[in-house]
Amino acid sequence: MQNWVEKQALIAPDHLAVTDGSQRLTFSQLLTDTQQINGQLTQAGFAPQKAVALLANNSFEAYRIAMALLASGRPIVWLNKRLQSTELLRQIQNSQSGGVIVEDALWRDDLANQAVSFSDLLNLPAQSLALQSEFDPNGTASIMFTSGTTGRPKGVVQTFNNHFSSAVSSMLNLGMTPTDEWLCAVPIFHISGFSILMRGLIYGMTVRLVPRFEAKMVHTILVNEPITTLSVVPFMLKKLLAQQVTTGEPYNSKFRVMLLGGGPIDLATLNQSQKAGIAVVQSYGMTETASQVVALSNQDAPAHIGSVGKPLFLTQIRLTDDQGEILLKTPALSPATIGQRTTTTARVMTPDGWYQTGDIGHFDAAGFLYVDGRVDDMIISGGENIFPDEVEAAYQAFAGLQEISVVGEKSPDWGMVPVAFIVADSSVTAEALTMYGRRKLAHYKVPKRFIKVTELPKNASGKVQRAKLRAQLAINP
Ligand code: S0N
Ligand code: AMP
Ligand code: MG
Ligand code: MG
Repeated sequence: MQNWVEKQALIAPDHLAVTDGSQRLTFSQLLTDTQQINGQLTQAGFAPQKAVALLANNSFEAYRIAMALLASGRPIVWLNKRLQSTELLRQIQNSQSGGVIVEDALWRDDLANQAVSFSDLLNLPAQSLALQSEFDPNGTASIMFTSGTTGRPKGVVQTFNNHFSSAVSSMLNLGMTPTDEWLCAVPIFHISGFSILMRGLIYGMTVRLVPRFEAKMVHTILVNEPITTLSVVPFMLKKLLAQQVTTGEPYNSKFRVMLLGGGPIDLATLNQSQKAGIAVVQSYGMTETASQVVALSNQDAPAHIGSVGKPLFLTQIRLTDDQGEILLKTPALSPATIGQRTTTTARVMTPDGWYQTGDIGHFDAAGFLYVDGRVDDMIISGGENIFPDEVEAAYQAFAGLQEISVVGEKSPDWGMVPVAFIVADSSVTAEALTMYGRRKLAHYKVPKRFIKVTELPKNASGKVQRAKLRAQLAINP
């Protein structure tokens, strides 16, 4: 494949590639800019072909640096800005990154010995350096960490082909107009956000960045700017609906679609969106598939509320006979997690080549898919995944704590939040547990409450029965 940045500079040189509302770059300016940043990356000691970790908001500079890494053949390791020190350092090391580039506003001293700030990088003397002229379709474009059912988060390799087939599939469903402009308010360190940057590059479409999601600001942009498309997780949809109710302002006349994904949504919110006249397209996807693989179409959305739609053109879905686990095949599927290029993937593939998602679903008679839950105990809070095993392991060494089991509890804002059942000495307080957890884990992973019990329910082999704890929460919240 010809380098996508060079290609768009040929196809659509004067089309706007990106804006944050004040700064702008056309595709031909983006080409010049990435060549220049390639020179700066080289001066800063980032070797060609070596992965580089990026810690960033959805800023204009982050977009520029990400595009330069991609176009110069350096895989991007996306770091979640909410992670704590040990979590970040582990991911940087696991991915064998040749260094870290940190947005000035997110600078942290624990990374200082291997990091360069955005401004230090971009202030190096400008020296244009030729980009990599071709992308290897099976080469690594990006790496994103997402949690497996057990153990620590794993780095998911996303190839150029993965991103390309994902972008094409998405467009075959949503369609495209020459004036499309996609507002990116979901984090670019998640595939929800990075896939927007990839679509921009592949479609030749304008990406509008906002540094971070803030409901009032995003609402104002949707009202006043020619935005056609926005990606949201359920939390964001709820906050934006509240803005609509308060202000009564309709979105700009070009607005086409709100792409919703990342976690389960309640029918009341979908109904409310319909009443407000917002075209919400439900979708289902994951880091491992480079974004949505199932989505409703614009036409089907109103009549199939609650469904995530039909598998996109390049995706096949099948359900297991016993529990209805969602299995899939798609060219967007990541070939590997880092460090274990084949073995880890093999464990999550059926012998006949279907990827086991860990999600449970069913089809209705018309072939629309509904996502019903998980085969494991994963919790999704505001679009962030939490694995109870990881949280429990973080508390292993807490003095006076004998046992801990973490389960999800419904939350009106976040969808679900983690809560912990503990067996502990009387000296152990919830405050101390909270403070301890917040030093070791991203704050969204820290249990919102700690419920003291005399013992945890266990099966014959001694494994804690989280289902019983969840049932207990439901009866006695
Ligand atoms: C919802 C967000 C924006 C909330 O964050 P906000 O308001 O910016 O938080 P802060 O102001 O920084 O902090 C306030 C307090 O809130 C805590 N907090 C922040 N986030 C969470 C959270 N998720 N859960 C619980 N608490 C949270 C902070 O810690 C802080 O508290 P203190 O001070 O105590 O620390 C933010 O969470 C967010 O951006 N969420 C979205 C993440 C996301 O995009 N997930 C999707 C992942 N999945 C995929 O990408 C695959 C599906 C997919 O591709 C897709 C998904 C959606 C749409 C389209 C697609 C697609 O297919 O293209
Ligand atoms: P991640 O690995 O962070 O990308 O999260 C992907 C997971 O989010 C999926 O495996 C599902 O469990 C969940 N998910 C994504 N979209 C939906 C949806 N529309 N409904 C329910 N769960 C979803
Ligand atoms: Mg995942
Ligand atoms: Mg906030």
